[in-house]
Amino acid sequence: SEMDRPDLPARGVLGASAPRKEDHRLLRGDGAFTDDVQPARAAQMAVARCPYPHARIVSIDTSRAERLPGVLHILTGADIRETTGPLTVLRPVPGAPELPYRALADGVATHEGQPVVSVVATSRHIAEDALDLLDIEYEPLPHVVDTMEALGPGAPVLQPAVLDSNLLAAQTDRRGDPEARLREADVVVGARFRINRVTALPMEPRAVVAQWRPGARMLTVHASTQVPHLVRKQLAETLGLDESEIRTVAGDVGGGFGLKLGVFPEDVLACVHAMALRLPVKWVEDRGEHFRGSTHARESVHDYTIGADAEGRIVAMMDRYVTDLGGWNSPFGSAQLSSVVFNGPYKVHDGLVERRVALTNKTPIGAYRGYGQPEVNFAYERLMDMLARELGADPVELRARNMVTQAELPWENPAGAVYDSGDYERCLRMAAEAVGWSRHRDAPRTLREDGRIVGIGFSSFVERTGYASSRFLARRGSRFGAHESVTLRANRSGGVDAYTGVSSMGQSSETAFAQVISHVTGIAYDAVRVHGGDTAASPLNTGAFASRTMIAASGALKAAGEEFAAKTRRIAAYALGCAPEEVRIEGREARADGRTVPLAEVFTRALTGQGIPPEEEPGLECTAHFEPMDAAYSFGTAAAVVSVDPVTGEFDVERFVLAHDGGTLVNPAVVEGQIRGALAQGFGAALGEELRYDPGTGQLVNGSMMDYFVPTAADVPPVELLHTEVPSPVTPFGVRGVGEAGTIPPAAAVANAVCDALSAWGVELFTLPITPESIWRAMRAATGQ
Ligand code: SMO
Repeated sequence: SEMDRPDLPARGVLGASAPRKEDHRLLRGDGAFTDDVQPARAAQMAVARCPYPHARIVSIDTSRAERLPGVLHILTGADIRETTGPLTVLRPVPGAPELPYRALADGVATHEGQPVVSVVATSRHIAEDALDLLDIEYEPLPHVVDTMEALGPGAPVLQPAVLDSNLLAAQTDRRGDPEARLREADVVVGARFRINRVTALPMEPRAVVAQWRPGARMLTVHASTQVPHLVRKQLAETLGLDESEIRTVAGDVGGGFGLKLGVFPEDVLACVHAMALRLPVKWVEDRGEHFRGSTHARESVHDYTIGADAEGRIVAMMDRYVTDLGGWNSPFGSAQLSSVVFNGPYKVHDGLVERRVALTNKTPIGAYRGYGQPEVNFAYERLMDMLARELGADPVELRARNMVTQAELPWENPAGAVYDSGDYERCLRMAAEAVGWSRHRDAPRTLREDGRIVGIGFSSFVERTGYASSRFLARRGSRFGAHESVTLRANRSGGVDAYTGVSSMGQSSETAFAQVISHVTGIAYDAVRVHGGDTAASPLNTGAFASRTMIAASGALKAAGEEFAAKTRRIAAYALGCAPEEVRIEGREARADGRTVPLAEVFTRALTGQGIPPEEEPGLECTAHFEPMDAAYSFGTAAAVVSVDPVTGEFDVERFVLAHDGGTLVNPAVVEGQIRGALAQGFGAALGEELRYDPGTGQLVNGSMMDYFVPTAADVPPVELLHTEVPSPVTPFGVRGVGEAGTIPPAAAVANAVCDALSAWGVELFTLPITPESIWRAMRAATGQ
C-alpha cells in the first residue's frame, strides 16, 4: 500500500544499499579537503579577535607587527571599509532592518571572537606571533548575554544606529482565535522552555584558500562550504567583482551541518589579502576560533501553551518564543522552522506562533541540522505529556487522537505549512509497540533492584524537508531560489560524468545521485561518476542544506537522465540499424533484438560526430534544472526507555527506538547512517552540550574540546531504527529529506521518559540539557526541598 503510485520505481538500483562511492577515498586517507590545497608560495592568515563581548575599538597600531620578519600584509577595519562592501546576508530575518556587517569590526565589536585585524605572513606561526605585536586599544562597553535580559529595560543596545532596542524583528502567524479557545478549554498546560546554546562542531573546521591572477582577473577560492555557488555570489557582492571573475571550489567537506552555509568574514579577508599581495592566501580555522568565531545554534526561550477539551482534543496551540541571534545578523540565523512546524504532527485549527529575534553579545547564531525543529519539539512534546497527566490519559492515545490522519492530508497548519502525506499514527504505534508500552503503561513506577526507576517517553514530530518553492521564498524575503541542477556528460569510456554544484559533506550525494542516474538511464551504477562543488564545472544550483538535496536534485537528475538516455538510444539505433524505441540501455551496452553495441562506441560516435544520424547534433551532454513544487514533510516517533536514580538524578537511556518515514528511500544504508549521525548530535544537545557564558565578563567559559561536552560512541545510547516508506506526492520518486530528522526527537523523548519514571513526585523538566544535576534540581523543586 505504500508503493501504490505507478510512477514509483520497483526496488532496483534506486532503493538499494549501494556501497558509498565516497568511501574509497575517505577511508584510504585520500580525501581532498580545503587544507589539502597547498599552492606553492601560499601565505598564511591569522586573525586577531575581540576579547570582549562588546567594545569600542579606540585605536589600532600595527607598526610593531609589520616589522616582524615574514609578515606580508595587515588589514584593519578601516582598510576593509574602503575595499569591500558589507557581507551580504543570504536569508535575512524577515522584517528585520539590515545590519551592515564588515569582515573586520568597524569601530565597535559586538561579540567575543569577532575579527578585528587580519595578518598574513609567510607561515601561520609568524602570522600568529604578529597578532601578539598588535597594539589594539579597546574601550569595553556594557554587555548583555542573557536572551530575556537583552529585551528587558536597561539592556545595552547593540545596534543603536539602527534599532532602539535589541529586538531585531517580531513576527506572528495566527489562524482562528487561539486566545478564545484557551479561555474555553477544559484543560490548559503551559510552561517556559529554555533551549541550550550548542554548536554544530564539524570535524573539519572552516577553511579557505584564495588565489588571484590579476592578468586573468580570476579569483579562485577553495572553501569548506555547503553552498559554493552562493558563496561565489556573496563574494562577488562583497568584493565588488563580477561573478565571472570568481570560481569557488568545495572539495571534500568534513561536515557542514548548517554551519557552513554562506560566506564568513575570513573568506572575504583571505580574498582581499590575496588580491593585494598577488599570492595565494590560506586560512584554516583552529578549534578555539571555531568556538567563538563560527556560529552557535538553537538558543531560544519558548512560552508554549496547549489547551484541550475534556476528551483530550487539542483546541489551541500557542508558542511565543524568543530566539537569540547573538552579536549580528548572521547569514542564516534565527531558527525559523520553529515557527513553521510549531504544532508538530497535531491537528489544530486555532493556533498562534510568535517569533521575536533578540540580539545579544555572543557569537552569532547560524543554521544547525534541524534548524528550529528540535527546539520547538521539546516544548510541544513535553506539554503533550503534561496534558496527558492532567487528563489522566495515556500519552500515546492522546497523541494518536490529535495527530493529523492520513485521510486528512494534505493539511495546512496554522502557520501556513502544507503537510503533504504520511501516516503519523503508524510510526507512533510502531515505536510504542517496540518498547512494550502497553505493559509498561499500567505497571507501577517502582524501584528496580539496582535502585532505579524505569520510565518510557515519546516524541512525535513532523519535519519540513526541502523548503518550498521560489515563490514562497520570495514572499519571505529570501535572496535565493529553490532549484537544483545537474549536467550529464558522456565520456568515451562508455560512462557518464555528472556535474553538480552540491558539495560532498557526508550526505552521500555522489552515491545517491549515481543511483538515480543509473535508475533513470539504465547505465551501470559503476559507470556513473559524480563531480561536485565546483562552480566552474557545474550549472548554477542552490546547495546542500535543509535536507533538500535529493528532494530538489532528483527532479534534475530525472529530467537530464531521460534526455540523455533518449539521445543515447537514437545513436545506438543508428549503429544497430533499428528504431530508437527498440533500444534498451543496460549496464555498459545498448541492446536491441539480441544485438548489442557498447556504450563506449555510442558515446564515441556522439562525441566525434562520426556515425550518428545526419539530423543529430554531435555531443552528448544534458543539463536540467528542477524546482520541487513544495517542501516534503518527513515524520516519525521516537521512544526512549530510561532508568533514573531518584536520589542522585543519575540516568541511562537504555533503549531508543525511532520509527521514521523518509518517503521512498534511495539508499537505505545511507539513510540509516544519516539518521544515526543526526541522532548522535541530537543526544549531544539533549544530554550535555551547552555553551555557557559568564554573565559578569560576557566570556564563553567552555569554548574548547576539553570543556564542551561532545558525545562519544560511549555516550550515544543504543538506537533501533524502524522505517515506513510513504511516498511524498510533491517530490520525484516520492522522496523526503532524511538528513536532519535524528536531531529532533532525542531531547523530548528522554525528558518525557525521565518525567514518566519520576511521575510519583510530579517532576517536570523544562530546560536543556538534561543532566543528573538538572534532574536532581527538578526533584528538589517538585518535593519542595
Ligand atoms: S541547518 Mo541545514 O544545513 O539547513
